[in-house]
Amino acid sequence: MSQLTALISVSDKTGILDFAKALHELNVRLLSTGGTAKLLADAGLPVTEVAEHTGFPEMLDGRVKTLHPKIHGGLLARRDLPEHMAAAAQHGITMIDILAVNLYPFEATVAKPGCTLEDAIENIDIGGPAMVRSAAKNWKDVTVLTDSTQYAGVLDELKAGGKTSDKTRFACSVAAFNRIAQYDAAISNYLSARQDDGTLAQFPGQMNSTFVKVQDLRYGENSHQSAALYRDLFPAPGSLVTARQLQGKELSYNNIADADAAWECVKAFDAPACVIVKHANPCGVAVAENAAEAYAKALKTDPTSAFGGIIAFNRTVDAAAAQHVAKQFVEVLMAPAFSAEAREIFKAKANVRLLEIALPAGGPTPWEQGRNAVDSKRVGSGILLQTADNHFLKASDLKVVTAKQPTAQELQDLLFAWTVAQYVKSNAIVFCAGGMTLGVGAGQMSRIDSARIASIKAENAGLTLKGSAVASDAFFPFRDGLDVVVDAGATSVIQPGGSMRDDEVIAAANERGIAMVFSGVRHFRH
Ligand code: 93A
Repeated sequence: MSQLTALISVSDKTGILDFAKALHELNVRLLSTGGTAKLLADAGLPVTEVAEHTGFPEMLDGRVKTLHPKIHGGLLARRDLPEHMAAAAQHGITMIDILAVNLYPFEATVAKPGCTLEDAIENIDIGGPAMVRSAAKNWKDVTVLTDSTQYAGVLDELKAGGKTSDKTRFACSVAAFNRIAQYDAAISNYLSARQDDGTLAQFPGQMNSTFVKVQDLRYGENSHQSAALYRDLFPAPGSLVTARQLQGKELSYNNIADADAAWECVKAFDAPACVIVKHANPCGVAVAENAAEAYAKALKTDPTSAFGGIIAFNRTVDAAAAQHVAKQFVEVLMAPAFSAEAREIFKAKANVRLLEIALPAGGPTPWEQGRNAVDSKRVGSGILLQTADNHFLKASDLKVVTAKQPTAQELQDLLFAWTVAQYVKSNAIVFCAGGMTLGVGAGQMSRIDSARIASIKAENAGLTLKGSAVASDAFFPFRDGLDVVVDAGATSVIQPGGSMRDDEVIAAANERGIAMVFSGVRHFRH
């Protein structure tokens, strides 16, 4: 068999020396670019520099190294077409059979704090992706390697049969195009979000669409749907996808969706908090002195729904909390940490999925808060984008609209109820008191029905709504919804305000002798 040629041009030199040595031992001729060629030559390998091969020097600070017909002709020529072979021979183009390339580290460069627009631009690789595309297009004849994890498998095939299989070359081609798509998306996202002086542009910029696959899932929302989890190339620290699974069964699609809902909600509290989620809605939320107490309170809201729930804590799960939780059937449990005793307790419950997720360090941007800056939703063949609902209300933002002022305790309960309502599907009505939910009405088409459901649930759980605070995620369009929550026992209400009939609703609140505050913001969640 005629001698094979490999072109090696890598920024990340991991594993490349061993790979090149093994190729050399297999009698493969080595071609390489400046830095890579030097590394191989220093290790005593016979290597031809691309500049020598093309008869054209690397130039413009390396911007032009491999952009030459002798390289692209060698990668693109079809070995099965005599015309191609004749043209190549006529122009002194020799075939390149193996291409190992990894690109200038654009993603890592822009992830560094203080990266300038200039740094980013210099790290846009042109020649590398061009070669990768040429080789990947011509996969029937060329093996293209874009990741060091592929080296060993290809060497095995070369050793065994002197060539790679069609299956491997095709898989390598797909991987190569995926890599290029990801690389271009990273560049496009970075630049789209900026102005020409390198500063960040205001939204709407481009959606951060650089996703990498984390894992395939057994199935999607239902067993006839297939599914996989992807994460942002640079996930926000403290977001669900940065979780470490300590034990338990594989996470399902629904587990992940519910875990995200619980984790996003629990992160919104400073005090020790517990959130129990079922079907993407909180069915019990509480704050307390510690994790165990928070769980005990949260469970009281709706113990029936909490069965098989997804539970999140914003504090370490210690032995006391673990003992409480372990009495129930739990699907997923999340916390910033689990004590050694807690781990021991859950060892006996091998199916429970324990997820350890660091709380975000905090800072002014959503990313630093472990939150998404942008939300997306598929609509037919389109996608809706919006800045995420990252509005967090302060007591000073509230406007009391009734004659009666809320007491300090009511104010605290109102803010708590409002925070929970933000994470409940609309129409959301949330009754609370003493730092716990008493009744949650979620996802109804009519606000009045959500109010009724919330009070029925409180009654079912044996909880009284007398003196409770209630949050409505959007305004009451008429007084009837307000009457329902007051009839149920609420003495204070928080809602955005802004209805055409605010006057009617305020008059009703005054007539019923309750305190009502306007938040000035709405928290629809669909
Ligand atoms: O500046 S480039 O876009 N121009 C090129 O012609 C070119 N050819 C290969 N960058 C180019 N490369 C890249 O150089 C490769 O993708 C690889 O990342 C890097 C390897 O350079 P060296 O071997 O000098 O370390």
